[in-house]
Amino acid sequence: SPAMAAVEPPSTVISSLPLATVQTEPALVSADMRQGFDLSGPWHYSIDPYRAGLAGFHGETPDPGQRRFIDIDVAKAMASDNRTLYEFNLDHAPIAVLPSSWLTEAPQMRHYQGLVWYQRHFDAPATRKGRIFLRLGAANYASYVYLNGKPVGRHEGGFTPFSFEVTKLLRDGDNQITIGVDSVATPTSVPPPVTDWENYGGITRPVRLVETPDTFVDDAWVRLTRDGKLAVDVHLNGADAVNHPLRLKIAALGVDLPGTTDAKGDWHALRPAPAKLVRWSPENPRLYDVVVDAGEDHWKDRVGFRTIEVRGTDILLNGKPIFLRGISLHEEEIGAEPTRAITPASARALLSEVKDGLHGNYVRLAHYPHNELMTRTADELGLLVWSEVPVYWMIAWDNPGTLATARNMLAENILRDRNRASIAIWSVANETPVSDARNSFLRTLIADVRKLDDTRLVSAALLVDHGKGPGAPVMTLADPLADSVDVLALNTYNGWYTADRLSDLPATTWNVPNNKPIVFSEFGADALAGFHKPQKFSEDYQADYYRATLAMAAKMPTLRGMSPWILKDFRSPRRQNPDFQMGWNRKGLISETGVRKMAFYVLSDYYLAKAAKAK
Ligand code: GCB
Repeated sequence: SPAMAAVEPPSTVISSLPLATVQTEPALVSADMRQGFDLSGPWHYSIDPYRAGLAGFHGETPDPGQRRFIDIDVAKAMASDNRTLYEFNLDHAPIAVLPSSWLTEAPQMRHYQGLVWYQRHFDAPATRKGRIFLRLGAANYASYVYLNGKPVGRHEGGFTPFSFEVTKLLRDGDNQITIGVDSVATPTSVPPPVTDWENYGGITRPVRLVETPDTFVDDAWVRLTRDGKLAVDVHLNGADAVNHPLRLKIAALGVDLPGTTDAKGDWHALRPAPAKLVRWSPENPRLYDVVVDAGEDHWKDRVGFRTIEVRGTDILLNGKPIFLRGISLHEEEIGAEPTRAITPASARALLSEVKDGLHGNYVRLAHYPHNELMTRTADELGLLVWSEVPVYWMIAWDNPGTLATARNMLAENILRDRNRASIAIWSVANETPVSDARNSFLRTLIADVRKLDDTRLVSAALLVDHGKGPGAPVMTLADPLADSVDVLALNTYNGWYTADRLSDLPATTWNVPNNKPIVFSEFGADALAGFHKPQKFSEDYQADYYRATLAMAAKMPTLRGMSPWILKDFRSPRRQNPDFQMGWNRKGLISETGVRKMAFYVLSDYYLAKAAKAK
């Protein structure tokens, strides 16, 4: 069942903290556009490496005096009886400013992986009415949430939002919120322990109290269908959700559609799109203000309308073939101490490097759902997006809890971002080894995508077998998943991880299906910014590698785009080469401090020429 987590904490804690999933909690779609109360800012924090706050020394429910937060009953007992033992007081612990990963909080936290408790106080909003939800944009990896010492719930997965209703738990005046976040990946988590990126533990996205009326629009999905219709699905949550009147309004298009929800609180509409609708595209990223009025609730979002589909070996945007001029990126800011605390300005800075610097029209947001600011900014700047879940390398394919976790995070990601015109491709995995268990795991995810969103493309970044011919390499895709995806996405590193001569790359033979569009989801080579020599790890070699790979790409008749690896150098604990890497994957076209390498200009010139040809 989906209410199962891959990482199971001690059973006593499970029974008091319900697991938040898309089945159990409201989706609060477009919550970032709603009224609320931001709990970002200073929080106290305390490490708990032995997880004593989750279980006592024999695995039992921890004694109230051992909890990591002041349980209000303990506080009362202490006030009246000085024999009460209370070992911890988070209110006296050091301070972290959230959202951010704890890795950059203090030098001694740099390599801490484990459980950390966060706590702060806040005054309840004075004029409370309706309902209040606590929403976390993301906390990596497992979260345990308490309000005023009372259990609220838990969540698994480090990159998707989750919410709990706290209307009844809130007190007038002072409130105390406590959140334990455990960053440790296990063989059954998603992603598993071994990845090629830093595991940024902590609360890395905003924590907010979101206010809604008693009955509110929990989900609204507004889009253009491939046959040019305006389609709307609305779901109301609350006591009056059934047979409830509502109105969809898009003022700039003169749309004002009345409706009434059905017995499930749902409303669906399908209409010819207004003639004056201007379609969203990278060249003209037109967004419209959309409102759903339902009683006291006024749901709003800014939505672009476009179609994306595959016809034969072409990818069509608004009916016209497009070449995806992309780059991959991790969710990190420019700077020597990235901490995954994306702001509107840093999202814009990162994506502007793609749009203006590289002349791109596409980004692969690797390898997990990025901050919602990233997809909103992609909508505004005009960049198509590949959105991915961290089903990466060696997942516990046979574990039903792992599958449930992956399905839930995929659903959380799609529900969060279905209204983003920028999203073109949902990806379900990266570089996973073929086996029966893996194939059926990924086919389940692909079926989920198609059920949740039939307006976009599905893919997964696949590995290609490398064979050495007499000269040039022979690349063979032997992955049965090729049949199930819309776009064949291939990762290739010939000339970097292999001893191929760069001059041989253009003559590479590709044994790949020729009935679908292909994109290079990755190719790349490490370079230390400022290092110039005719050898690997130099800017010169990286630039030559790009020239050779682009020459190879030019000979592939069904190649429809690429997202080379990667925009910026990023932290990876795997990468400890002392001369060049020092804890960083150096495949960036830009160093972590913002220095553009030679290869940046190779790709940027290539995309500029491609863009000119597309006109
Ligand atoms: C890959 C992975 C990516 C790595 C990259 C590399 O194929 O998908 O996560 O960072 O290669 O640098 O080796």
